Amino acid sequence: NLSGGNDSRGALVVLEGLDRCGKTTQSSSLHKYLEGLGHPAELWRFPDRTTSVGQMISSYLSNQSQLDDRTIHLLFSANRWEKRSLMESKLKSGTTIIVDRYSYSGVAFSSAKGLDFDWCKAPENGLLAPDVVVYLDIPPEKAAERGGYGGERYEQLEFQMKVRQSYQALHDASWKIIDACQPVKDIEKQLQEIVFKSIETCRKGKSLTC
Ligand code: T5A
Ligand code: NA
Repeated sequence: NLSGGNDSRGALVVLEGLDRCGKTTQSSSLHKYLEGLGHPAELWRFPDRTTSVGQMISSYLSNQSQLDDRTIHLLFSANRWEKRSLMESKLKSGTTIIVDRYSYSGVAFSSAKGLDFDWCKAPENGLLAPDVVVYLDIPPEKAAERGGYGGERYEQLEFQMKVRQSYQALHDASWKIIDACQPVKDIEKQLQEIVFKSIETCRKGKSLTC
């Protein structure tokens, strides 16, 4: 039973993966699943294109503006920092937050351009630590076959291959890896199980960390 009502905190659930791996599809069905259980949940995504920082990022991604690699990296990070306090208060009030991309995207994509790994990680220090990171694993060639591919700056096969390598260098044993080439329904089931357990752990008193 994950319905609201006690004073435990919500879980911070992060979905990661290459462009077109299915994060948006899965995060929205996960959100519906949690709502169906009566568990308070919100769906967030980074970049959050609604803020003024987010609009600069969006313009860069759609090739309407040019920015130095380090500048755009710091804007992606700033876009997470500007939501940090809201994130913390929501989690503390018992709401689970499903986040479509987080710090790992920041590090994986920028380091794939050749920027130093530790330099990329530094501005993420102090953001809230996820309770679970789910990586939707897809070969870059398969992702490229999916609808709408190629519209934004990073949606290039060669670049996505480098991003995949960066994710491999970044992940640790705590990450949950799901084969993103499976049918949507199968992925949904596996994701639900992982997130259910994570929410239960938070409700048993696991503390929020940075
Ligand atoms: N970025 C992001 C950084 O460089 N630094 C950062 O700090 C951050 C946060 C924008 C870009 O910014 C970069 C990474 C990105 O390049 P974004 O807006 O999240 O990030 O862009 P995408 O990851 O490309 O998001 P998309 O919405 O385009 O892809 P999704 O969400 O992974 O995939 P989804 O669910 O939209 O599905 C894509 C297609 O595949 C189909 C869907 O119907 C859709 O057509 N599909 C499946 N087909 C077959 N089998 C399945 N299981 C399927 N699941 C979905
Ligand atoms: Na995209």
